[in-house]
Amino acid sequence: MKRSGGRSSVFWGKWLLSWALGCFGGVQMQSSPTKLPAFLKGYGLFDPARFRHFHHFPEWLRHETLNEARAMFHTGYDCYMKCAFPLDELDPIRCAGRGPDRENPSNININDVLGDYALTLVDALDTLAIMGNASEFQRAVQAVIDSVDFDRSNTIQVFEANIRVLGGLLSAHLLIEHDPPLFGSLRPAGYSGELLSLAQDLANRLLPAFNTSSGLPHPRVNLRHGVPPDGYTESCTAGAGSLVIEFGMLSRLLADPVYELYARKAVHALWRQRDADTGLLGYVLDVHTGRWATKLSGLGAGMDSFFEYLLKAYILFQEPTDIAMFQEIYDSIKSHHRRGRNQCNNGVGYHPMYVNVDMRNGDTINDWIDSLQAAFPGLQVLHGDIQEAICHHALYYSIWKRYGCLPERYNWKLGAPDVKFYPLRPEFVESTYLLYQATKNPFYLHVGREVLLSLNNHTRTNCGYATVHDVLDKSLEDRQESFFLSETCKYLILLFDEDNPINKFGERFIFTTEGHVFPLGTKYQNEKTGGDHVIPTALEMFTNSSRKSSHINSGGDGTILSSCDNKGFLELEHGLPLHEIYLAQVFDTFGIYS
Ligand code: DMJ
Repeated sequence: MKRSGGRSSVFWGKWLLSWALGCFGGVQMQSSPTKLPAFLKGYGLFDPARFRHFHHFPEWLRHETLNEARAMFHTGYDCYMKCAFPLDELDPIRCAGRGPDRENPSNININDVLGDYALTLVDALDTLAIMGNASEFQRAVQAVIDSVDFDRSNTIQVFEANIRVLGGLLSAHLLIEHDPPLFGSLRPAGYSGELLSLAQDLANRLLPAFNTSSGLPHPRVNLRHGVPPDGYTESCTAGAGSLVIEFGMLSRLLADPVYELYARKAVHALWRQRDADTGLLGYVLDVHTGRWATKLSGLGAGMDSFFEYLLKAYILFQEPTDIAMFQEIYDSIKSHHRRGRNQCNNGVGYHPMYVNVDMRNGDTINDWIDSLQAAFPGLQVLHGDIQEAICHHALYYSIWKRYGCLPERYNWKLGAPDVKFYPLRPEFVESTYLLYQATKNPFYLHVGREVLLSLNNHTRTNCGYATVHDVLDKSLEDRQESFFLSETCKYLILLFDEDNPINKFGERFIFTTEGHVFPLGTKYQNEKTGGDHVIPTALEMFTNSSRKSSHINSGGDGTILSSCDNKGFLELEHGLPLHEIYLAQVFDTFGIYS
């Protein structure tokens, strides 16, 4: 180790970085020091060679990683078809299938999601299409048509059935009907809209949930008998308010507004319950009274897709109230959830982090952030707040590197997981993919490769991929959730498949919260704003707003930055997505040195 006047370069490196980032006190912060998480104190050695490998990702490695990602999907899919279909999920350790837990009806961890409807296959259909495997897609669609019947006495969660099953059916139907065909001939012989009919049948069985005076849906319904008389009446915000993409698309395909009207009524009922001072929503509320059961406001589990669907509903349907609501709630989130230095890639202070707060006043309410919040940077990309997305993602990348996956909850005060399982969730790789599409920075290909390697190292079994029970000792649980094939594998494949039609024409598609691809187009848009009106596409939205948005152009203190600050972002295009000093800060916080 080199010495400098008796001090090691490590010492001076740490000192310099700490000084530069303002961690020795006396530095102006956006938030009061009492709100700052201790773990975000930056320190460490700044070594310019440290991140050099991120600057380039060779083409041969991109091809190799794409093949590995496709192989990952095939392992999980083939094993499901061999050992589990027509049951809902694959148990990848005992190589068997799993359906609802009939012995224990209160096992909502299983019964909310599994409904005897070949869940994994329905959820995986559009990934097969996107992979260009038209013949297997056709076979799979036929298998769904032949085997799925919703007339069963299973009590499932409305939200889960909507995003995984209704969304899966609609997406596959839309891809079959897409003109021109993008993935070869997807239409099975004699197909005449059976997937759409199944979707309608399922939606009709979900509608009884909306039979409340508030318009907020019950969280669960029995597919045959409607709302269980003894069922819970509390719902999370995401559960009640994230139905509009699937229900809206169904309404437009069937020319029957009823589904969309119910979904929108629920969104507006939630919207009315936001706090008058902060503009924030809570996490769980009673569907009859609209009263909040907890004052927690967060960006992860229980709330995430509510925000996501405001923005995506606007992109898909061009209804102005959706973007107005999203803009308003996004401003509240930036004002009340965000801690750390004012700008992601400039100035001094702690690495930015979005914490859970009390919806009434924005006070930090607990010490953890969760794994589902890792999707939020992807939403920030779609909104054009790319600098924020970069920093938000870098925080989750550091946690991923530390454990080789994401703990369900990470306690930033203790610097340790609070809830230790990782069920193969997609959120982090989803953001990685969207950031790569926005920046084309090879950094994100390295991130994706790390994700793929650690999934193969830690979660692969003889018959598929298993849930990590404990991120510390990497012990496994016998469950491969359906979103592993519909999202985690899909986003990994798309990340490395530059020439995929979804990437080439990315501005023509949107992903649902379950990763299902829905095409954009004037025929799905609000008549008032659709028709000949030229709409900004998803990609245009974020490129435009990276030029215009007050978010990307404003410091957290409300100061408008000069155009040079955006230029700074563009200059970084071929280096790291954020300055090395900031990446070093967040890595060092988690004890990561490469
Ligand atoms: C998926 O079903 C969806 O991504 C949903 O939005 C959140 N939960 C899982 C993945 O973690």
